[in-house]
Amino acid sequence: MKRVITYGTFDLLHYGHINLLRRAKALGDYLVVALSTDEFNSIEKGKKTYFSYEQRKLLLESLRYVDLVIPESGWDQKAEDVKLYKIDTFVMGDDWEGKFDFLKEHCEVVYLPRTPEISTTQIKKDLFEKDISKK
Ligand code: C2G
Repeated sequence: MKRVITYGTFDLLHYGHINLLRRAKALGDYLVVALSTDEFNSIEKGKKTYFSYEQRKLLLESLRYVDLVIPESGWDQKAEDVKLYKIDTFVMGDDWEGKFDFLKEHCEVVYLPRTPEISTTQIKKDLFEKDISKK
């Protein structure tokens, strides 16, 4: 059983996230998603999410590609997670290219091409502009 892990906020779940999760799962048999907690997002990542951790967790757990969702509460838990969950492959989008190469001593590290033209930030911007143009 090949075990894969990936990390993220996954707010306003969109097809770019799904493309990442689908390809991550295809690299093994079991996919763990470490989901950024609300505190980690606001304090460390400077992100204000639309959906709470519990809502984002519910969405991820409903996906056929996802086998387990765990909390990501800090930048430094990855090596421990890889050991604890017996991870074979760590996967991230290539906007993180090289940033997690230190994990290569514990597992395979794979960076996958991001899906172009979609992001949570872009969705929020588009919705805001549509709303403004209606006024
Ligand atoms: N992603 C993607 N294509 C997009 C948008 C996102 O492939 N159009 C990928 C990102 O590269 C990331 C994952 O989807 O691998 C989750 O994206 P975010 O929720 O934006 O995650 P991020 O804020 O980058 O958090 O410790 C690592 C961090 O928690 C990563």
